[in-house]
Amino acid sequence: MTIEAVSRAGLPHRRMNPLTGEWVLVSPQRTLRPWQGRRESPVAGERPAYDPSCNLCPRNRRASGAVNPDYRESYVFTNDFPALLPHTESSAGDRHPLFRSESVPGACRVICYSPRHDLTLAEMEVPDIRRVVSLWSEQTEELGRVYRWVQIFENKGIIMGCSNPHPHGQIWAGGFLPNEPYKEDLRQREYRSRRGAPLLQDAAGFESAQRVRIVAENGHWLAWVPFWAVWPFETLLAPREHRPRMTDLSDAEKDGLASILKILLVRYDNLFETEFPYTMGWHGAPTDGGDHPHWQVHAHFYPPLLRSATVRKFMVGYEMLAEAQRDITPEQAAERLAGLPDVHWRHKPAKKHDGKP
Ligand code: H2U
Ligand code: ZN
Repeated sequence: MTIEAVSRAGLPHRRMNPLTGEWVLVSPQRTLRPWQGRRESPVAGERPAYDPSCNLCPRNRRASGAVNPDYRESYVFTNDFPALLPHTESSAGDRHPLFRSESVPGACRVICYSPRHDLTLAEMEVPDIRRVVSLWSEQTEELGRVYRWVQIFENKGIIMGCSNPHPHGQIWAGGFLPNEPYKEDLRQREYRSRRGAPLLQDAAGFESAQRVRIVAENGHWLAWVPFWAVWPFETLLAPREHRPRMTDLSDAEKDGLASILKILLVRYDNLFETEFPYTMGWHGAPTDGGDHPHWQVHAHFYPPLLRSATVRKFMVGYEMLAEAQRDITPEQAAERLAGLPDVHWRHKPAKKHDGKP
């Protein structure tokens, strides 16, 4: 039996993530199990376009006492509570293999995507999303001149620990390669030296040909549920051409990125008619001066929701102690996402009444 047939028959199997070398257990036969556990609250209530008590709205005072300018597009500022600091004392180095540590310099910034308190990226207009794309690229360039790894990310939704509904993301840059990109660097390097092409460009090529896990696509970009996805509706977003870093994208590719982000995020919101929570972030070649042709820039979207706006997946038990596990197959997840409308549920035309109560 092929693995596709095993999967279609709803039988348990494992798949490997070639970017990290980690396996995931897929158990499609479990999708019907009952759920009597915790339920998240569905969509947050409607928000005002401006909230006088929000730390991130234009003209408002932040927690540090600093006042935001009257910004009209997107706005970046240095995090008032940064996890990394530009200047640290250098440490004495390794003393014993059991107690290794190192001091690290870095910088943390916050990006307010829009002055509007009530919008998310999914509901912003494409030209405004395009400005966020430019900002991501400019920040990568600027911080990449100083730091080895620039991590752009967004925690969206209370369920992901996001502290404020105002649409925003973060950037943490540091003089070290963190765990996840470290694994991806190793694996992509290995793949390219064996097979001669960048791992993720090959992956996108296969997805484009097989057409069973694609969620959205345009001339420049492909968004798909990876074969090895762990989170129920996890996606990968990558350019079709070989581009190691965000800063290697052409203007046309950046335009294409803004429009595919709009489609992907609207579909996410439409899945459970909610403001779909996730952690998302960008990975690209380390900014250490090297070329790194094995790298392909890409975004990971890790949404926690499983079967409704209120039921989330927990990574506990077997996942914490053995390995990640999922129920719905990546192919089923992709099919559901790809079939959703491109118009945001908040803007869909009101249903016509047929006269009956
Ligand atoms: P979340 O993306 O997890 O919501 O975090 C928002 C960041 O914004 C958080 O790192 C920063 C917090 O330190 N922040 C400020 O720098 N100033 C503020 O006034 C509010 C939040
Ligand atoms: Zn606000």
